[in-house]
Amino acid sequence: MLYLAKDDPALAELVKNEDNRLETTLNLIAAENHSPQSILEVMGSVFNTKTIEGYPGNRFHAGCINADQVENLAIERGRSLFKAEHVNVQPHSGTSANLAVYFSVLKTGDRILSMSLPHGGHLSHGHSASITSKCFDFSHYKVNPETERIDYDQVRKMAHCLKPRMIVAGASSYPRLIDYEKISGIAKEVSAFFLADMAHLAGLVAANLIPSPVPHSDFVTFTCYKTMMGGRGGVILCREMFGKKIDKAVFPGCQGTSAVNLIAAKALIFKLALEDKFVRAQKSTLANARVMARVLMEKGYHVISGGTDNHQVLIDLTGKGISGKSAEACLESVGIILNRNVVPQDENTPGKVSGIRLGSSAVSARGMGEVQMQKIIDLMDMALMNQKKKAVIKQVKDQVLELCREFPVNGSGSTEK
Ligand code: DSN
Repeated sequence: MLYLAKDDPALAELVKNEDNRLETTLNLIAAENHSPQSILEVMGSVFNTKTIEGYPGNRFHAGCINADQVENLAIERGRSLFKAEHVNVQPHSGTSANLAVYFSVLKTGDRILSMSLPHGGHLSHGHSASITSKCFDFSHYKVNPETERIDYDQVRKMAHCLKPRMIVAGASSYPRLIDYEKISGIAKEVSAFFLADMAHLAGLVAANLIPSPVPHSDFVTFTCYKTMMGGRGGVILCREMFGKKIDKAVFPGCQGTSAVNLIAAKALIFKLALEDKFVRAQKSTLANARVMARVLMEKGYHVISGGTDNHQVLIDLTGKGISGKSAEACLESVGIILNRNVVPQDENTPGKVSGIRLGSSAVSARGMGEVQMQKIIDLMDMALMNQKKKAVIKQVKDQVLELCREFPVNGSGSTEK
């Protein structure tokens, strides 16, 4: 950051502060991860300069000789890693990727069936606040109130009744595996396209630790900065027969120029995902989430669906008399960073919500294991149950800091500087 410090000391200070914040807090945000330093390098590289429109070999600006190779590398590596027929690496984000999928084969106003946001779905799956709901006619399936898992019978009934043109499977807060084969079968029964959004799960799928939606889906979208450990941005995988439509829907349909520096980061993480270090981090992510869920349940917390199959643990705090918002704030004050989250059947106000979501990716990337997960949940519980006791809060804060020092982000191997 030598040049930044000269050009803008205030901003350089903020970068330093953010580095320090990451080092001195425990990151349990399920939508974040620590990336290898080489990812940060390539995202800050001269590829930031290049404007590209179109696709490799068919651009609208000169000087794409290296950018073309970068994009081809990302496409080839993505295709091979996820065993996909066609890959588009240009989406700026997961939402951009989903929008492009909708617009590739649907007409404005067409019906889409997807998961309800309070039950785990994502904004871009037709939430009323998202542009997706202004363009398409969404209906939403929910989880079963008893099992808190997707009710596939309800999905089938809704699909047959509503005859959607597309069904979406995928979630941003759903701790269980999704039966892609089953939902794909339902989509076939009603002649709907099938989109699987694996934004949260791509790293676990890349490491072959959970089932891939690719063989069952017409389209798969994901982002690279969650379990995937890469940089920012989205990716679309699809069957070859939809390749041209997808490419046209991304550019010029939904985007102009894409970010070559981010495409380069995608190429890099698709390479690193084949290495033992990446697979080890993903294995530990899965194991650590299970430990967190178990310990929370032992302490009497309502863990949604009674556990986890992925990197997420979702807790309904209603029984503890704490709102998600106050839990988030209390935990941030002791250095445990996570987000409040709406939960199925949430009766709290949208601002406060009743739950919190924990993710195990970033702490796993730091090298933490079962012992540390137990400790983190102990500390979390101590803080939440003693919010007004200053001495206890201070003690928790000190222990969080101690744990952070023992497992530096810097020394984790994922982010050597
Ligand atoms: N989809 C949002 C989340 O899961 O938190 C951001 O990636």
